[in-house]
Amino acid sequence: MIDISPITKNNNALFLAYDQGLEHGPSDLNTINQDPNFILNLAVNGGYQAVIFQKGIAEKYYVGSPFEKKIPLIVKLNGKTNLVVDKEPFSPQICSVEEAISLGAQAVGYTLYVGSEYESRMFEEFGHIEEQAHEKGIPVIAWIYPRGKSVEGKDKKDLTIYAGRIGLEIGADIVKLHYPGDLESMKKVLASAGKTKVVVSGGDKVDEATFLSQAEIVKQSGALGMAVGRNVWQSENPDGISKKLYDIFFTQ
Ligand code: FBP
Repeated sequence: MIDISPITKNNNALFLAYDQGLEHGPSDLNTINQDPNFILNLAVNGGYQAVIFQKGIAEKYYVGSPFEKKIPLIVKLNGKTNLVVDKEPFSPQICSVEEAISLGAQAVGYTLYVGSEYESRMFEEFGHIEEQAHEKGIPVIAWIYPRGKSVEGKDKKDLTIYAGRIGLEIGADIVKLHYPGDLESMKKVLASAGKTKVVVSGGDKVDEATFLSQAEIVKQSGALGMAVGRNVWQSENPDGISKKLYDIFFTQ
């Protein structure tokens, strides 16, 4: 099994995700959080185990900076914008494993939209990525988001449980999923994912209490942790909410 300890702490992990500028566009960002250096400082001060960037931000803000020694980097290898309104999403690979490693990545990430009519292309790309990353001894994180008309109307909890199993079967070391809604479903997701570790995404910004109670349940379920973006860096108090999140996962 691939060693995930460089991006975990005491069998838990909090990753600060920051690829939304590509995925959603500038409307997700404000005058403060649009600066990647703000995110890097937040990640270091908040005790996160890694930051998640696309290659351009990694190359311009992380490489050669003091942050290289302060916080591990996860490079997202594929991506897409929300400009194309397509019910059948495809997220192409835009960075190689080799390039990610040259930027200092300690792990790589890839999104698969299972259920999309392009699912097979994403499986194929992921297969190569997994092989190359494991050859170099670095973990692969699969964002597995069921999307497309074939999954429309299907039960979200069941789909998330299925997504966990897909992560295990395709060789992901960590699978990143949407929150399935409650503790019981979280436990089923973990059972389904087996030895593949589970992190939960933060999702759209919600009020702080709702977000933190979701985090409590994720922790209680025994999941590895969370890979969160907007609920932290869109908060009015990003340092404050980071501290609360850290306390849930590391000091309780
Ligand atoms: P958030 O915590 O902000 O939801 O980030 C998690 C994430 O997976 C990001 O890595 C990615 O940019 C975004 O969600 C994708 O969101 P969407 O569900 O709109 O595709």
